[in-house]
Amino acid sequence: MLDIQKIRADFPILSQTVNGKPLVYFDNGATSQKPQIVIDAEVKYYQEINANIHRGVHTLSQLATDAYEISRGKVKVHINAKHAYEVLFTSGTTHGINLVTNGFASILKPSDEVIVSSLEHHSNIVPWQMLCEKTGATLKVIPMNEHGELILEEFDKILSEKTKVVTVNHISNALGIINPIKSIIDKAHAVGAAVLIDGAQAVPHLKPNVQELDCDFYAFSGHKMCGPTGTGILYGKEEWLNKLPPYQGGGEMIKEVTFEKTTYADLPHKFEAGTPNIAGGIVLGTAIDYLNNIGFENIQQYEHELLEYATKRLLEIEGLRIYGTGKNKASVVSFNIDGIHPYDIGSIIDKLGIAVRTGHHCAQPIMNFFCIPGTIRASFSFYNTKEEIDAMVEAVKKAQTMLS
Ligand code: 7TS
Repeated sequence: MLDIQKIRADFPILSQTVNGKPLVYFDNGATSQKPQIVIDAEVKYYQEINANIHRGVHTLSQLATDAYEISRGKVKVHINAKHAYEVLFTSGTTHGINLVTNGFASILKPSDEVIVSSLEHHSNIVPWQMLCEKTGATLKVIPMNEHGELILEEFDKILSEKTKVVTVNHISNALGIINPIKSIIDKAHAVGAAVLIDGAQAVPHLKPNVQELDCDFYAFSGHKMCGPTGTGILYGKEEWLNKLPPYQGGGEMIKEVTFEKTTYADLPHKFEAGTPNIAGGIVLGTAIDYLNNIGFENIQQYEHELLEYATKRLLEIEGLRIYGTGKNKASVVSFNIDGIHPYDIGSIIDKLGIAVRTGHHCAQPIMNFFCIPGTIRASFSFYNTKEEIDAMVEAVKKAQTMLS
């Protein structure tokens, strides 16, 4: 059992009022709030060991380098990567995905195919489209059903020897559906395709095991898992990271530079050009420690209770429809009310202190599938409560009355 009030006390922002009302923060899918221990660790870095990494022999540079590499090691253990050098620091999921698509530009041929799913965030669609435009390869899409679940029989039909990459998110940001990624990875590998998993929405809720999944790449953002913004991780299997060319050229990613030829550094530095977000990378390790102390099993169990409670309470509202009704879901409820634009509900409940996201959630193909402009999305974290859900339900009812 989690002591939610004790956990809430770790997050200073949660005791704020917004528009004169206690803040109810249900926009965790966009970014999570940060516990004091994470905020303190960021400050402590700048107060005590700020220096550039991997370059100075001086003590501070060594301390900063050690702290950065210790954090990489924590991530390695957290996601069960085989080697720490398979863990690349990035600025977020978007950066990680673009690093991979950039690399595939020198691998794909016009006869090749890339498969994405219909549940993707734009950041796992557009880079692959750009890659296909550049290489002449064809983009194919795994369709979904009315519940927001991917149709695996259709995936089987589009998967072939031509498929070179398959990419899918672990959990959909717009609907909260948890995808059957293990089965997708195994099927893709059977035809020799590489697989990238977009884990942006998964890492706040679960601990991915990249060796067990056997994915080739797993990208995620630190800011959605209690870490600082501008941090992220791209896990890549050693074989693939060695095969892909560097993403950016610059300092730190080289072995030797002459005007005739430059040779590249070994992993992971080959993909880490320039001065990174050193403080952020270090503090991401603090955030991971914090989450592990709470325990992902506890988090999942509690968030599932919140999901069930919110679903039941919201469905009491007349004319309310939930999108993403598949069985396997994370703590996200996306909904609309008959005849009312999601933006209008979002704006009114904001005045009542309730923070939700409204709109297409950077997943326009999903909205097109349901023929809607967007949804109201409440995404819950382990620090949210049933009382907050009650407050949201009352606020939505009030907005409905005002708008009908
Ligand atoms: N992939 C998924 C599944 C996401 O949900 C997001 C961000 C990204 C990729 C991009 O992550 P970034 O950290 O690089 O920006 N999703 C959301 C969201 O649902 N609301 O705001 C951002």
